[in-house]
Order: sequence, then structure tokens, then C-alpha cells
Amino acid sequence: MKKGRTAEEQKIVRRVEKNGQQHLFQFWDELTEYEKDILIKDIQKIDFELFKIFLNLIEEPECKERDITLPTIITVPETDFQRRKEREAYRLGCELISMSKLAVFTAAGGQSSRLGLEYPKGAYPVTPIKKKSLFQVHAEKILYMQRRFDVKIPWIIMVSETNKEQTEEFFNLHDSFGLDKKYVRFIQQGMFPAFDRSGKIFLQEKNRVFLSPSGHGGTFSALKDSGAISWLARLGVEEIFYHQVDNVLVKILDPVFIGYHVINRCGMSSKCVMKKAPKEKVGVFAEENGRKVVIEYTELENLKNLRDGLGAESFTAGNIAIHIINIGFAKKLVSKGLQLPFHMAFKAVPYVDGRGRKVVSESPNGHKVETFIFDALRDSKNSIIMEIIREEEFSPLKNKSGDASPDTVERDQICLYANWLVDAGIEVPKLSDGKPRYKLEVSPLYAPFKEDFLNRVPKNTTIDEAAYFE
Ligand code: UD2
Repeated sequence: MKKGRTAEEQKIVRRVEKNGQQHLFQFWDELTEYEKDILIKDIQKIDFELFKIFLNLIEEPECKERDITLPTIITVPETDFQRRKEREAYRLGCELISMSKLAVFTAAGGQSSRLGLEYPKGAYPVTPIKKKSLFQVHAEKILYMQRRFDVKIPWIIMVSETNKEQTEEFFNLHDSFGLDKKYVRFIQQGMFPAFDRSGKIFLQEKNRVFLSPSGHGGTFSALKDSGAISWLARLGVEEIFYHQVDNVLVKILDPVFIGYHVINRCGMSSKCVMKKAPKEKVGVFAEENGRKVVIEYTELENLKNLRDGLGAESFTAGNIAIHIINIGFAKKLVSKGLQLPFHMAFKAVPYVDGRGRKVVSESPNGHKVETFIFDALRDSKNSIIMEIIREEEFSPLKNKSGDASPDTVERDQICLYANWLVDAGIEVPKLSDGKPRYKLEVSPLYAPFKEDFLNRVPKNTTIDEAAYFE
């Protein structure tokens, strides 16, 4: 039977054939009308011009010579001078927040495949006692800042086709965690097809193309395509605080970071953490042609001929995916039709074979393409990198067990709150391994940062059981 029910669909079929992807229609005759609609919609999402670029990437050599050196970093303050600078930055950051110049952006479009969830990662219950979700923790931090500075802070959450509905439902179910819905906006990022070694796009069902989120580099186009960037500009926002949904300890709208970014007139800035070990799987900051860049750990090992006797292990400033993006900078990028570089990963992709059977591949069998937000750093003439202390600000949820898992995320929160209590002069009972004996949790509505906690916690507090501060 002829593929394509209308002249418009037949045009689509011809385009698919011209691009050597006719297998996408191999089950056409078996499909119901409804299933055909879905297949056509999926195919319409493929940009075949872009796809040609992806195919060229298969051929590209893995490592190129690059002139890379160590970046300058604003380190954790140790001297009086540095502390004075930090206070200046703090004051400016607070002033800008109180003038409604800031918005928050949360990247939550990923598939959380390593965690193996059936629902968005942001909905995962992470806090030690109240089991609040990541979304709730972030929302309460924003709510606290709104109350403290008596402003409305716009919050943009980037989702993808795979989790948009569920994320919005989750927010509705929880009444947006007390935030004004007019200031919470969901925007959707794009999807890219996955393909095999020979460049054939995978089907994940007989009528579904295998599409996965385009990477957090999709932030800029999603901001533009959704109209969110104009919305923010209309609200008078000048800077966007960007973070990823999976880090429970993120200091949302840290005034010091905002201050440093603005004092230095930056387009885009970043926070970093010293790597735990040379092999830790995080990207690292470097400097290339006078611009800050991030090099993914996989690429770092391949770098050759670095200046000044540098080796991969010399790069210790890990990327924790916390940035501030100036609105003018973002607008300029999108108006000049920014295209971030494509990164290709070879992964295990489940698919439907020629006989219609579902195949779950144990080993990598297909290419997935993504763009990364940090590649936009290269376009920012000025850019600061601010070092933070891991225990205070970075504990991501990535894996089911082991490193960066629900266990470590819970433990890191308890240890952080124990440190706050100790700094407030309150005794925290310990186990023989030095870890706190009881579960501890501080609501972001009580105190999102240590300074707020120290100002608020009663000095006569005793900890002789699990304690929740609200
Ligand atoms: C990222 C960084 C790594 C380090 C680490 C810190 C890359 C390539 N590497 O590693 O250097 O900073 O984070 O935690 O970024 N997301 C989207 N859309 C997408 C893909 C991801 O919104 O298409 C979001 C996702 O929901 C998550 C975040 O981005 O919140 C991180 O994604 P990831 O877990 O794939 O990044 P990871 O751990 O490889």
C-alpha cells in the first residue's frame, strides 16, 4: 500500500526516502490510523538538514589539538581582602535581587536513564525526614528569597517531550508549592533522533521514532522559541540563575555569585568545585584563546601537546553546572542563530528490528547527539568561575546506588545541617564513624543558607532525636 495518506504525508515520505531512512515506514501497513498519525508527527520533528551534520560527526577524528591552559578562578576566600571582596559581591547581589533583576532557570528535561525512573527526576523524594521532592526543595528556596526580598522571582523549568506532562501534573498536584503560578513557566526543549553505526535512525516502536532530549544546550533555543526570553525582558529581568534539577544543595540565587558576575560584566559565569580525584567524572574548566571553556572528562584524556607541561590531572576545577546568564548575552546568542557544537555519545539504544521485535541491547549500539550549555561560555568575553565547597553546595542525584545516589544525597544533606548546628554552637550526637546519629532536615523556608540558619536557630536547641527545622 502507498505510504502517506495525503499529499502532505507523501511529501514527508519522499523526504524520508531521499535521506535514506525509508525503513521508518516499514511497518506502515500494519499501523492503525491513530498510530500512523503518531509516526508522522515523530518524523516531522526530525530536522534532516541537521541530521546530515550528525552523520558527518561519525567520521570526525576523536581528538583535535587545542591550545588550552588553566583558567583563573575566584577561590574560596582565605584572606581579609578576599573576604571584603566577597562582602561587596554579596551586597550587590542582594541589591539586584531586591530590584527584581533575577530569574531562576532549572534544567529538568533529561531522561534520568541512569536512575531508571518512570517519572521526572525532579519529583524524586530526596529530603531525609519529610521526603520532599527536588522540585519542592528548589521551589521553597525561591519562595524564601521572594519573601526575604519582597519580590516576585520568575522561575523557568525546562522540560522535554518525555516528561512535560508528568512535570506539569506534579506541579498542579502540589499547587506549585505555594508559588504564584503566573511566575512559574514550563518551556520545552527539542529532541534529536538516535541512529546506528550506518546512520539509520532507530525506531523504538513500530510507529515511534527513537528521539531523546537534545541536551541542556537546548536552553537557549527553548528560551527563544517559547517566548520566555522576551517575557523575562518585559519583567525587567537582567540575569538568569541557571542550575540543574538534580543538585539538592544548590544555593539558588546565591547573592555572592550574582555580585561577582555583575561586577565583572560577564555574559555567562560558572561555579566550580575542586575534583575529588583526577578520574572523577565531571567536566573541567580551562581557558582557550582567552575564553573560559569546559572540557568533558572523556575529551580531557585525549588532549595532546598542552602548554607549560600541563597534563589532564592539572585541570582540577570541576563543572557543577551552575551558571548565571545575562539576558542581553542570551538574546545576542539567539539572534545571531547560535548553534552550539554537537557532542555525540555511543550508547545502548533499545530498538525495534526489521521483523518488528523489540531488542534491548546490552552494549552500545547507537549514537545519541546532544548540545551542552557550557559551550556557550566561549561566546562570553568576560566570565568568572567561582569556587565553592562541595559539602555545602553540590550533591547531585544521578545513580541508583553508589556515588551520587539517593543514599549519598540524603547523607550529604544531614552532614550539611549537622555542620550548621555545630557552627551555631549546638551539640550534634555522632555515631562511631563520625556521622550524625539522627536524621536532620532544615526546611528551605526556615533557612536556605547557613547565614540565615545561624541567625534563626535558638541557641538552646538540643538534638536527641531526628530533628526538622521549619
Ligand atoms: C553534567 C555535566 C558534568 C557535571 C555534572 C554535574 C554534561 C555533559 N556534563 O553531567 O560535567 O557538570 O552534570 O552534575 O553536562 N538535562 C536537560 N536536558 C537534556 C539533558 C539533560 O534538561 O537534554 C538536564 C537533566 O535533567 C539534568 C542535567 O541536565 O538535570 C544533567 O544532565 P546529566 O545528568 O545527563 O549530566 P551529567 O551527569 O552527564
